[in-house]
Amino acid sequence: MTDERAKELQKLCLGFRNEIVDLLHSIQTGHPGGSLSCTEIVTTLYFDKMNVDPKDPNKEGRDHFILSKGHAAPILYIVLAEMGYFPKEELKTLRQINSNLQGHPCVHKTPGVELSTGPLGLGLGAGLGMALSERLKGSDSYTYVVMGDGEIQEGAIWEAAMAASKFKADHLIGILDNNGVQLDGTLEEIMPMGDLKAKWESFGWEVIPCDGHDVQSISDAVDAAKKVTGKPILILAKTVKGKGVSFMEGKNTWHGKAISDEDYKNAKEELGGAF
Ligand SMILES: Cc1ncc(C[n+]2csc(CCOP(=O)(O)OP(=O)(O)O)c2C)c(N)n1
Ligand SMILES: [Mg+2]
Repeated sequence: MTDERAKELQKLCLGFRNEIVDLLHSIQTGHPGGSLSCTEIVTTLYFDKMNVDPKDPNKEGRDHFILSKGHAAPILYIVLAEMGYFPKEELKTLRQINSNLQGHPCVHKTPGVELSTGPLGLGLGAGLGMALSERLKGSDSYTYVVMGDGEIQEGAIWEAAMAASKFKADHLIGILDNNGVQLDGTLEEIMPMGDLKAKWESFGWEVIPCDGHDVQSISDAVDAAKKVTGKPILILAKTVKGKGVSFMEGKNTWHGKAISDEDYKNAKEELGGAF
């Protein structure tokens, strides 16, 4: 990625942070912390890395994206709308009954969503299935699965990790949003995960660390991941939950909480106002 493109995408991410805060304040519900945490990850994948076509969302041979930490739906919807999968106007309907934009991604409702998620722990196994299916078809497509670090306390993640290694799924790229915080506390308080790099490596994965708020670092990590053969890849992205809004940063209390008018005003001042 050129420096110029990286600057453009970082700016886009700032705009998306503003939109997350605007949207969640307007509907008085939703998950700010986890959405702000993976803003650069989702943006870099869609705008710089993935072979997808918003005009033909089911195109054969496309790359696949799974937001396994489905509660971060707001950033996924904002990115999909910006890409042109559906009109940006629709974002206002987030979390309303009968809306195409449910609180968690729904494959039957939202163009561009590849898997319904929300119950944590399911995305990696489904992503492995997609990656293997593409391999059987002779396609070179990649499947990307974004997971939360609290989410990977689910046993199903490690079953999928073992299977991916056994099947040498080198077109499966997991991205761990490693913010150190889950719903009800820090990982250290609730369920320490130890040395994540060593853990994934011991399951047969190649691990590539990166700065999860730096689009260049994420882009380089994906390029490096695509060079790996014979095993699945985990991009270990260091992030901050609630990134960009100081009073939300690193706070589990902002996992899923309505944004008050006062907090909204302060958040917008920090984010640089309207976009
Ligand atoms: C199986 C399951 N258990 C519990 C929940 C409730 N829940 C939603 S998000 C969350 C915490 C997730 O933390 P993490 O994966 O670290 O997400 P992030 O910090 O990126 O927001 C929990 C416990 C759920 N959605 N699914
Ligand atoms: Mg977390």
